[in-house]
Amino acid sequence: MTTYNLNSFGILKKYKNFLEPKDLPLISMGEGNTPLIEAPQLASITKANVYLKLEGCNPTGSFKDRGMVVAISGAIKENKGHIICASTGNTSASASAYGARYGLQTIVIVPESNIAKGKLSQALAYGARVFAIRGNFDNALDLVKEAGEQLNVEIVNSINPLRIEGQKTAAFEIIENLGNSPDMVFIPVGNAGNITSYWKGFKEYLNFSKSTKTPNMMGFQAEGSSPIVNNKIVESPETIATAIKIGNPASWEGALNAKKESEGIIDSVSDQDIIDGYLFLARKEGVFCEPASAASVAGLIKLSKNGFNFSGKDIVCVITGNGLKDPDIPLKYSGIDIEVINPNIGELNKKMEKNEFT
Ligand code: AN7
Repeated sequence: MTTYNLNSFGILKKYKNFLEPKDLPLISMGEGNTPLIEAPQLASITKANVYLKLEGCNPTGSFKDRGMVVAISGAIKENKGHIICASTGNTSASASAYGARYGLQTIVIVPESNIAKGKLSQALAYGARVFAIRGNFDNALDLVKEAGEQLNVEIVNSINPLRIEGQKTAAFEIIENLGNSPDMVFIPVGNAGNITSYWKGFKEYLNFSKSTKTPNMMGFQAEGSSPIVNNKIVESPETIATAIKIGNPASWEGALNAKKESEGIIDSVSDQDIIDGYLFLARKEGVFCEPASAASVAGLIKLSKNGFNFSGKDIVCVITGNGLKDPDIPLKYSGIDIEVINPNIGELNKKMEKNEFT
């Protein structure tokens, strides 16, 4: 038999000894091993060493694939035929992809409005059954919990502990890349599964890596959807960052625990901060992410403006999802008008004379 040198081993194989339970089928479509890149412009405004963890480079374009591959492996092991999730979009895209690949019927429950186009397109392309409910994400998750109790389906939301297991591997990779834990991790918070996972990962890897410390976990919600910051469920959450438009996070306790143990914070950023961070990332660092992902960077910029001293610190901002997920945002917020011209060099030259290109 020919042995090919495929580089799609995924997190289940790589971190086999660090994931519970240990006897899961080692499926993969190449999730994890995402780039950690320098962010020189953010470094220059904060005086810190800033790195971006590009989770949009996962197979379906978001960090969800790390947890999903483990949850799906669990569903295969348990001989489940159906998986179900509530989603603001990325979880449904990821579940649908793995469901398709491993022959599980995927049922997706999304809020009727506000699912970004890219994410919905993915669920449709992968062939999921999509139900749009008259309600928001929190209502969708309540329905999924009921379905989990009454129907023979496996829930693949982050209330499934295997999701949290898988997502902690991003912390392992950061430690491997930097040779130690960073001083701080900035991360967007919606359902708070990811901040819970990262914190678990940083703690667990202390004993198995060169890591000598754990970072402060710096979580950021969107101002109009900030139940954890305000210690109160938000009945009608609002934000341009639809991925984190969540009023009653499933891992609320996990986020509070991460904040407390890591001596971090859970704060919020306005939609304007999010758009500013989003455009800064795209235009200064060349990184195109979705609005929710920019909440991490918006949080860093906000604290820096407020006089927080980051000098000399190693800081990682988690960029959770790819910009192509939500293609309507640049069309609305880029501030650029597309100019229609004739295919004529004279006309092009004339246009160029008028702006900074010349
Ligand atoms: C790009 O897909 O909740 O705090 O249903 O898609 O772990 O919820 C997505 C969440 C951040 C927040 N960035 O992570 C879903 C969903 C992006 C996201 C979050 C989400 P959690």
